Amino acid sequence: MNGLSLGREAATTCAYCGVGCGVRMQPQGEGFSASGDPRHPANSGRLCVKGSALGETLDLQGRLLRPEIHGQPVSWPTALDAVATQLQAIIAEHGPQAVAFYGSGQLLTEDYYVANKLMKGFIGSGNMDTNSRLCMASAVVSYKRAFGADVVPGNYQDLELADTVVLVGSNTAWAHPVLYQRLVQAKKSRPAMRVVVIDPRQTATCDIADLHLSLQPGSDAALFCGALHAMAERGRLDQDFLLQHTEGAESTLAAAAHWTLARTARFCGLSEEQLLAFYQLLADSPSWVTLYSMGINQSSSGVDKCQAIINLHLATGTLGRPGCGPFSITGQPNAMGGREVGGLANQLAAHMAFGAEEVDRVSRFWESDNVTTQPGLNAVDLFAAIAEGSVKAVWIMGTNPLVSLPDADRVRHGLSRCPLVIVSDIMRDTDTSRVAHIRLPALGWGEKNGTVTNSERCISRQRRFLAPPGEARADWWILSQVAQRLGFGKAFAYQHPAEIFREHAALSGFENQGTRAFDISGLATLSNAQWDELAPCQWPINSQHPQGCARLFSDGRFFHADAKARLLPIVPRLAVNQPTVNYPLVMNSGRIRDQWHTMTRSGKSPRLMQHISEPFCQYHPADVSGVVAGDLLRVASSHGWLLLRARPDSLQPRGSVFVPMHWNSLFSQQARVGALIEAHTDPLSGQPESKQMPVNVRRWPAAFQAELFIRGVQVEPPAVEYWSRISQPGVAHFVIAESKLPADWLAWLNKHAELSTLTCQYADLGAEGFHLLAWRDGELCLAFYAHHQRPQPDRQTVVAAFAHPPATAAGRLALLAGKQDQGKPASGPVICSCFGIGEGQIKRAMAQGCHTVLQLGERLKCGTNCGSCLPELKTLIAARPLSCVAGEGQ
Ligand SMILES: Nc1nc2c(c(=O)[nH]1)N[C@H]1C(S)=C(S)[C@@H](COP(=O)(O)OP(=O)(O)OC[C@H]3O[C@@H](n4cnc5c(=O)[nH]c(N)nc54)[C@H](O)[C@@H]3O)O[C@H]1N2
Ligand SMILES: Nc1nc2c(c(=O)[nH]1)N[C@H]1C(S)=C(S)[C@@H](COP(=O)(O)OP(=O)(O)OC[C@H]3O[C@@H](n4cnc5c(=O)[nH]c(N)nc54)[C@H](O)[C@@H]3O)O[C@H]1N2
Ligand code: SF4
Ligand SMILES: [Mo]
Repeated sequence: MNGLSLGREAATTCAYCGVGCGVRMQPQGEGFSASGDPRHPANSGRLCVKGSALGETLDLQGRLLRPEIHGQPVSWPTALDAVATQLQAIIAEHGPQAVAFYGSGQLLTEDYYVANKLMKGFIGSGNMDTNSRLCMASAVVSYKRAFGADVVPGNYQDLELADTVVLVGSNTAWAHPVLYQRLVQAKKSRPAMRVVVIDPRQTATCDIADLHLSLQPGSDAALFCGALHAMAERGRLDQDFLLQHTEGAESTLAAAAHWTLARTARFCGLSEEQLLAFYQLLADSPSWVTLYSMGINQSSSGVDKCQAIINLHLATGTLGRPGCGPFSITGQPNAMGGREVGGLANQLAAHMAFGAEEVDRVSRFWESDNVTTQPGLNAVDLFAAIAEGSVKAVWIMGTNPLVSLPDADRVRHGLSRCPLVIVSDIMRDTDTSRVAHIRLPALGWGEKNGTVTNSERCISRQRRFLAPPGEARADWWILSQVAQRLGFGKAFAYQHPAEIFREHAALSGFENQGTRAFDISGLATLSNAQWDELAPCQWPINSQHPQGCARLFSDGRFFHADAKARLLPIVPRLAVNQPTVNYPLVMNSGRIRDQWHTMTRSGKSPRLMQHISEPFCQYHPADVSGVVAGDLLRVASSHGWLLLRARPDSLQPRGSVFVPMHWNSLFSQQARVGALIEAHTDPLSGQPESKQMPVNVRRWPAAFQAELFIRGVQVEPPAVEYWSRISQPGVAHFVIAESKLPADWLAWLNKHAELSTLTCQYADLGAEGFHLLAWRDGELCLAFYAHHQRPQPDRQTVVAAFAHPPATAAGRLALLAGKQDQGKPASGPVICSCFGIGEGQIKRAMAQGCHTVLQLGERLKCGTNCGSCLPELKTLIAARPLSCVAGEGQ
């Protein structure tokens, strides 16, 4: 670690997912080690593998440490002046609608508040949107439509208390691992509890499922309409609740009545028996929670899908009491904080929109006569407006849209012609920063100070334990400095993030009187020291709930003017793009266990890269002919194509493939899945349909494949047709492939790496391939293994040889062969990332008599820390084909 430690322990909140676990960072040696905070209500001491690897990603490798204009380092005053004068010039000539901010659920609440206030309150444009548009915009709109407010009614405990937990479009085991572990524990201590997983794929989450419904992609709304009709038929509706506390029941039930058992089964591609099992389970459950995420939200009809779920809870009165409710789980650490400040372009601030009264109220509070009266452009429309030229300046903070937006090549093309692109990031080189005119170095996790809100409305502190590196500055500071230069000094004179938090809390309570759900006025008078010490607390926090509030709507009162919730009739719709003759397979995209988004942080950790180290396409073997594991695939849609590792899996549903969302231009040649996805959005939420895109899949004819290891980490990838980078300690490691065999291996290698000053030792295997080791003064500088099929050098051995070269000639020969010395068996791809236990070791332990997960844990320790690998261990034990599981084919 090169980050400058402040030398003390810190209680903070995890940088990653919306579970929002409390983390204790303890100084250890030169760095820090992470452990779960036993006092934090989200995790009570647990951590998942990403959380426990937080200490490994604090180094400054690749960080942006000085402001830059056109790639040249400049001072802060120069950079800030440039941002302000260039924004001002564009506003003067084209008006405030020609500029935009694009933020992120990974900004702290204080940063987010300042960005939103500057754009919507002072520049006077609604063009402040966020990556949450790609994530839970549909959930937000549906909560507002149904409840009159963007409120997650329940909390994590409800998952533990429920008779039944229905997980829809959510791979909780991999994406919200600690919450999943809580569920596993709850089910263990209360075996009568039932878990249903609704996902076309059989994911690791299915490990605890009593029922898995592998429905037709995109058909969820019909399933929930069918369930509503079934509950009506079974007399399971809560008529009193419907009558007293809701509107719209009649028309909603009439619409649902079309969804008979037979029709629903056909539409969803499920059997009637499966549906009956699901309906009966719900009918028999006095309480249930439906937890949903991207399989529901990322859809051109996501708002209606969320509403279909909410309708069912309202109609059955399973809401506002323990163990009940529709629970949209947030993805990013501060997605909820973004919703609170109004980070989406259709929100103004603090749960207020653009009604005349709301604009007036916010104007008075901010003391500005320039507050925008209109919503701005949402993410997809914003980048379309940039491409078409009407938006001429964009400031992107804490997100990497060139990777994460749909139609990502068009976004790149548009941004590369935009007159002013400003990027605030912690990393110097990202797909997005490559097209930036001005780069601003932000403080990262551990260096910055503020608050985040998790999925259950719990506000926690992120505390700093590292000194600011280089000239990096907090996002709120950067924004405030620009605001001052734009002439708004008085409103942005912040000296400390606690001042911003107090203002945000005060605005939430300003003329609220119970009309707005988000009210943290109880925190508006915290001193700086109290803010610093703030213990996790759930909003609302006000005079009515001074200690916070675990569960809303217990009184059946909602936030519409008549205090009633709304049921709405739903007409289920499938994805806009359906398979065609040319593009016969539906591509689904999402997360893997050990990577975070576009990998700027998690991609640094060799440990996290060992689970799955290359971008892949998972498919059913019967859907793609002439391909074997280890081949490369060309996956194409009408919008673009990718080169990915083939991952056949007989559990992948026929007719569909799965591609991870993480890989980008820094980690692979051609793997940005966003480039394949057409930007169809939900008409109400603007959220794009990232889960269903028709593609075709073909074998990519590699003449050879190779693994290339080069000493050093800042090594550019070779200019070859396929490469993918695997993070290793001190070594640049590339998996590569070309469609033409070189006539002369040495000449070919010389073109891609400087060999002339090195001592080379090689093995020409003729038609089989070519191996080479290059040495300088006894130090290994390069290792290369090429085969006509995928080579399989023992990666751990090769990487270790860069630090400790083999001492004997036999050892060097073994290394040249890509094998361990003395024939030690390879450990294989890592399954347990916490203890680095490979598939090979696990299989050997099984052969030696370990037949249960417990025995494996006792022998190897695997699965005994965060538990994220337990589903895979069980899969290995059951000797089923590995579903959605690692396995690099090594
Ligand atoms: N390891 C890891 N964890 C993360 C993140 C990460 O990058 N890495 N990111 C965080 C963020 S921001 C988010 S938003 C969350 C997302 O968390 P999740 O929503 O759990 O993650 P995804 O993998 O995107 O998608 C979930 C599931 O939706 C399924 N699905 C696809 N189409 C359909 C459909 O039509 N119907 C149904 N019912 N299911 C479908 C997919 O097969 C997939 O298994 O994860 C958070 N946690
Ligand atoms: N195909 C497909 N596309 C998807 C999805 C999918 O499932 N499928 N999921 C969507 C979802 S749910 C999400 S949330 C998005 C996520 O997509 P992005 O938001 O684009 O992904 P990240 O990699 O998290 O980008 C965060 C950036 O902020 C930088 N950063 C980190 N900390 C800080 C900080 O403190 N300050 C600043 N200024 N910068 C910082 C990081 O280095 C990184 O460049 O992707 C969406 N795109
Ligand atoms: S579950 Fe989420 S918040 Fe908790 S440690 Fe893992 S990544 Fe961090
Ligand atoms: Mo997300």
